[in-house]
Amino acid sequence: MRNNSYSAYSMWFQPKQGTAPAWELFPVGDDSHVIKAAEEWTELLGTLWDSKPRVKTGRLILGVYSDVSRITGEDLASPGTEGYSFFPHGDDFIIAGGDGTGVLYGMYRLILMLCEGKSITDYNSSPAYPIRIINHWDNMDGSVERGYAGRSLFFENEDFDYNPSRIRLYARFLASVGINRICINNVNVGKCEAGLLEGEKLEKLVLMANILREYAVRMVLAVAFDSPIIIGGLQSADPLDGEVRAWWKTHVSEIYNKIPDLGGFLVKADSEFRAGPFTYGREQSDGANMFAEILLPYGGYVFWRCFVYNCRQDWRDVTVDRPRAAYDHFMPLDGKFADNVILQIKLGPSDFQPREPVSPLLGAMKKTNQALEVQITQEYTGQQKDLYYLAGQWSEVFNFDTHGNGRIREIKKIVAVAGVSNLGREVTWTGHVLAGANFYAFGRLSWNPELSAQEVAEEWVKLTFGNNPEVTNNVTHMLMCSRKIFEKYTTPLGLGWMVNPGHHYGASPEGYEYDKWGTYHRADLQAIGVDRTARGTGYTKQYTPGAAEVFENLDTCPEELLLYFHRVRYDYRLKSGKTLLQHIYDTHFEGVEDVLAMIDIWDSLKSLIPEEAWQNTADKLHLQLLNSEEWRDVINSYFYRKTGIPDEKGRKIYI
Ligand code: GCV
Repeated sequence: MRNNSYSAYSMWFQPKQGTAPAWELFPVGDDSHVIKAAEEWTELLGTLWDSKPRVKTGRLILGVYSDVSRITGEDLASPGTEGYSFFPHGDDFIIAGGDGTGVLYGMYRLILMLCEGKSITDYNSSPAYPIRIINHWDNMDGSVERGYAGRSLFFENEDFDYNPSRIRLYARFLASVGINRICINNVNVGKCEAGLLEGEKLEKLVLMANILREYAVRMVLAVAFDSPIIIGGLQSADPLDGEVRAWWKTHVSEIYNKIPDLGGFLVKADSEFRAGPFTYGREQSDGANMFAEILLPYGGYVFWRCFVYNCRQDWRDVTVDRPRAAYDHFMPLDGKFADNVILQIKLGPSDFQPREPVSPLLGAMKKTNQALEVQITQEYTGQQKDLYYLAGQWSEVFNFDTHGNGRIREIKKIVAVAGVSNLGREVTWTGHVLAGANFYAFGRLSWNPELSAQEVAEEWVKLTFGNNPEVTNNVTHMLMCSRKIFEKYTTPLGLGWMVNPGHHYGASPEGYEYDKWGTYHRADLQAIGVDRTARGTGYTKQYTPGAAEVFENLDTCPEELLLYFHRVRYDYRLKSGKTLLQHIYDTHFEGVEDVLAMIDIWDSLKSLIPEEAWQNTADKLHLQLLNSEEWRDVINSYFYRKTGIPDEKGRKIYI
């Protein structure tokens, strides 16, 4: 008997009931990814389904569309690079890819649809973005910056923790949801990681890249801007210095010699104590273009992060407003970046807060390639102790109407989506079993941003817990409500940052208030929030006029973002008729009630979910309850002590 319980390393490839599909496998052509697709089909069928088919029904023909056309005698249209179509053909079933990678993706989609219990008819798909990349913030000592799922999948003790079978399992997850790039090391590149460009470390990188390539995943390397100093012994890292350029050229040539399909470099420069072009009085474009020029002959890209801001601000200075920084630095440079530069822009102007507006820089630059960066790891959104399904936030970004440049998902200059990984070496991969939904959703939405958060949640729940409507409905409901619930008991109305400094878990209303990070709410006895309108810091003016108008105006500003854009009095009446302060009290009491309700739902599913998975989530929900109670009491007391205004309903507030 195969073990049907919750098993390690299977975020969504879970054992299935019933009989395996009965086709006879028939790969055509010699493309390595077609061959891989056939191998994967065989292996997954063998591990996911217990019972073997009794009667053969026909062939499963896998191949690039031109090869498949030869077999069927019909001229198939190309599904495009990485795209695929599958359909029945007489007794046979065909998966035709635009290329070998498309065949691999089509095979995974077919198998996942079968696992979901979907009826299989004609289906075709191609990716919305050519680059769909995971960024690991993994350090070579084995730690993971903002990681909540254990040690690094790749590193330990300043070296590789080289585990080919783990990498294969991981690569399968990536490819099965269409992720085609991965950066395995942290954007904060230390001395040890800077050494990945050379010697023995580079040799081990090559081994990893070789495995990933089998699954059509290309490696990208995060490099330190000042590597020529750190490991090269040069005096400078000035991008216009001939010696510096020569140093990079030699290293790029060596690395491409060994990893010819390297996707390029990811660079965090002039950000949070990292060196960058500003260090040498140069422009961001000078730095990015230096890498671009050197990478160009190899087809490489430079992913240049726009998280450039002053992290040594004086809280007394109200003229500096951190959310303006990315746009102020990069917008004037539009047109100056080489074609193989991709500016990587965080989804919001702050830093992955539970709620923030879409970055005005996204799509604003008409002449520059851009990547949307999202955080799958839950730094500010519950750290994989609290439940927070992120797909709703991402979907909102993709569908944001820029009022001039179209919806974000329609902007052609956005060519990539990058997600900061939430994975680690814990048996569940994500620490919190339900956080697997976030990783899955990243893949699905970066392939097709038109999918809704709800349908992706349902897919994942069915894949993970089987096709029982009671489980599907309840767990999907929990995922879909999780964002609102988290927002209720944490910072109100888009304010953000009321977290404990450093580790960023738990409530601390003034933790960052008198600090240097530019993250202030400036609460006093009457009001709270920063006025970011044209009368205030002028941040709203970075949006296109239509969008700016919506945010500018108290009446039209989406209420969940009210305190992001406006300074508001506690007695201001919200659309509900409640005062701002009463809303804060109410939502904080409700948030805890909502967590209790989730616990009840989860308890009711105990007999329907494999024991270990059920227990994992039950334990996390109880941690979430403690966290929500702490937030409720800290935040309510904070506002009561500031204002002296009691809760209208007389509930317990600690004075
Ligand atoms: C990798 C935030 C996080 C840092 C992270 C940084 C970034 O500030 O707290 O841990 O560093 O963002 O995105 O570069």
